[in-house]
Amino acid sequence: MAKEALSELDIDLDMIEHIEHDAGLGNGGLGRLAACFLESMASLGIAGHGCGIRYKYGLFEQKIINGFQVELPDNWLKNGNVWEIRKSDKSVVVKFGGNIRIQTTNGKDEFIHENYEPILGVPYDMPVIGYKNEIVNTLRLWSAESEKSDFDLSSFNKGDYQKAVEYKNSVEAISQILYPDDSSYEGKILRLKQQYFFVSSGLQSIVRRYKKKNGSLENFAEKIAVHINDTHPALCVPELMRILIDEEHFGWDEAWDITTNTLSYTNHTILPEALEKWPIDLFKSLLPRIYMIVEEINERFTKSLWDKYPGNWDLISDLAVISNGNIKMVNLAIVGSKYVNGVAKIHTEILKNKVMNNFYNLYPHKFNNKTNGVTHRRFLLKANPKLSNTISDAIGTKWIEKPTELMKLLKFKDDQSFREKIAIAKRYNKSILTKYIKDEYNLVIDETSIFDVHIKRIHAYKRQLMNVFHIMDLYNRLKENPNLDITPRTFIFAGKAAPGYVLAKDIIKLINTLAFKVNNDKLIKDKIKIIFIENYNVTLAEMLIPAADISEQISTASKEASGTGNMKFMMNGALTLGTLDGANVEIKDEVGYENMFIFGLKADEVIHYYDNGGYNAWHVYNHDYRIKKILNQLVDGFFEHEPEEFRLIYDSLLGHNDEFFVLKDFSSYVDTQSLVDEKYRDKQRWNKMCINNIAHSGIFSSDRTISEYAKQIWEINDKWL
Ligand code: OAK
Repeated sequence: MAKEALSELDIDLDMIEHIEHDAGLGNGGLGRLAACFLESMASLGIAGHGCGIRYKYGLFEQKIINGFQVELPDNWLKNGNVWEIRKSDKSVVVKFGGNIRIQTTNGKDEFIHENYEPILGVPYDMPVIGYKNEIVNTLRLWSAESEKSDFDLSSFNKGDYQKAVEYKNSVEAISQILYPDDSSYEGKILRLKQQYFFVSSGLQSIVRRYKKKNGSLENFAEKIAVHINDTHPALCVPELMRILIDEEHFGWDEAWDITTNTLSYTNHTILPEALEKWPIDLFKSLLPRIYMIVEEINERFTKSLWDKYPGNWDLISDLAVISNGNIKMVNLAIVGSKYVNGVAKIHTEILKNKVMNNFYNLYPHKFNNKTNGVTHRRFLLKANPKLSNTISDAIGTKWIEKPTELMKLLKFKDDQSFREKIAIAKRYNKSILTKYIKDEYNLVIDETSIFDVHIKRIHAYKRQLMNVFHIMDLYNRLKENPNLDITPRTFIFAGKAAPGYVLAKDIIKLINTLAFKVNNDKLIKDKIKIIFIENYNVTLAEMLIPAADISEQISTASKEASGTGNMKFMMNGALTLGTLDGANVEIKDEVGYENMFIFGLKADEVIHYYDNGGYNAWHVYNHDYRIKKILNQLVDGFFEHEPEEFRLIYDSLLGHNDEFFVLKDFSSYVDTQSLVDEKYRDKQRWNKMCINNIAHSGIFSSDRTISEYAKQIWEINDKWL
């Protein structure tokens, strides 16, 4: 309808869509998952709303200059944002700093927060629209503003105008910029301010609305569920306690009962560098009242531990919320939550049996798994209209609302004409990408080659390096024998590196340096091409994923909590080349080994090496001539200029014993890549594998994930029906 109306005005809706900026308000998988969940909640008719920060600058824009990543600010609000509505009347005050005065009246302590700095949280609401169901939920993003207006600032402080402006800037800094580190954490005070700011704003607005609707907080925990999406909002635990005790005058026990029946927590990574802990001193001076509450939570909790495990200091200190001068946010989230979950089967098992084993023994009933999902309405229906139409022509359109209907495609897996239609859709999507690469990078790629796609944040554990080493090996083989019979391949990379993550930035530079060398080498007769597409974001993902033949999901087993790109590729008919890590395991359970390419160490083997040693990277270097050659090429001038440019990469593998087992898994990866090459030659069989993948992908819709959260965690049946 909108399309028709606009066309009467000679305006092309698709063009407008392209002008619109992505809202880059997250770093990677964690944030994108939340966006998929919001879409599914609206489409399933669940009253679920999002809460976050209205960053003025989202995730940086990535430019590649001379092969290097350069970061530019993402000024996404520059031309306004038509989807947001500012709701000044719903603003809240968030208190930082100051001191707490305890006043005892009639034997009851009251906690009076004095001399604090008040920050105004102003909500901007964005609609989250359900699929053809007339349901609109809300993503509420909070912006930090000074309580004083611009006018007040300048007139009140005439003598000190500059100070007034500085003050205003320091307040607004809270919602100025998204920290660009994915899965790694730095204890910056501004980050703690951001966390408390959006937690406090969000909870205040939830409680206020509940009271307005219901007159009191009766049945709050039965009607409201608040989800802690990784530990970034773990301050929900003490903040809800603060609101209930200080503002609503509940006693501790009652407040604790409400809190621990309202909150649940999802863990999204086991990487130790991502686990947040805040130094007591910093925390206490920024959030004095919240610190008092955390201290009391910790005291009561450790007392109960002492009763259960008398004398077991090590265990108690591991479980304690505060230890060694730090507040451990994972511990706070687990203690204050009704349920705790991981995001894929293997991830949850690792949480239960290793990372959170002591908590699991204490609270086995709290732990459960919720395997991630993605919205198939964005990543299949919208991103891949060609394939979607082919699917709907075969099985109707029910799959859009009930994605397990995709199973009906299995009927057609041996149907020659359907296989051909699937192949036509893929070819079409590949031709769009081919044109994009020609237009943007002036690189000609072979549309009929295997499109081998590796797109995600650049991180050592995601092993973009192993992919690069395979290409270097292939190139070395082609140089030795230019007539080597290989299926032509286009290796496509995209992804951002955290600005401070030097190794990841070196990997980007290596990919681009190799691309330059290989793409310009006439001797290899265009059999391989490499392209790094800059500024990976959702818009690009929507073009790249439908065009992929191979989905690279090659993290070191045990390290990728789930992955969600793997699911997006699968539903678009790409075949997974991956380790048994994260949700790759469940993909394997769905389609079987015969419809994907699995290789490498298993999670338990990796963990065994970490725990017991026994891996020696030098050994692989000395015994695999391919590895020796590749690693030497990193530092011997093979890439002509700057022979020392890739020394850090070399050292990470040999000097630091290859933490992510790149060299260890190399051989099995190369063998599996050869299998891919061979299997791709039999087009009929390949297309059948694609159909199998698409048909089995329904379970990876976030509709399934959200239904599970709704029933088993938020207990929505009891609460809403
Ligand atoms: C980022 C920062 C801190 C903690 C976790 C993350 C994160 O992005 N984790 C990712 O979450 C995704 C959604 O659950 C998973 O699919 C990814 O495997 C995981 O790395």
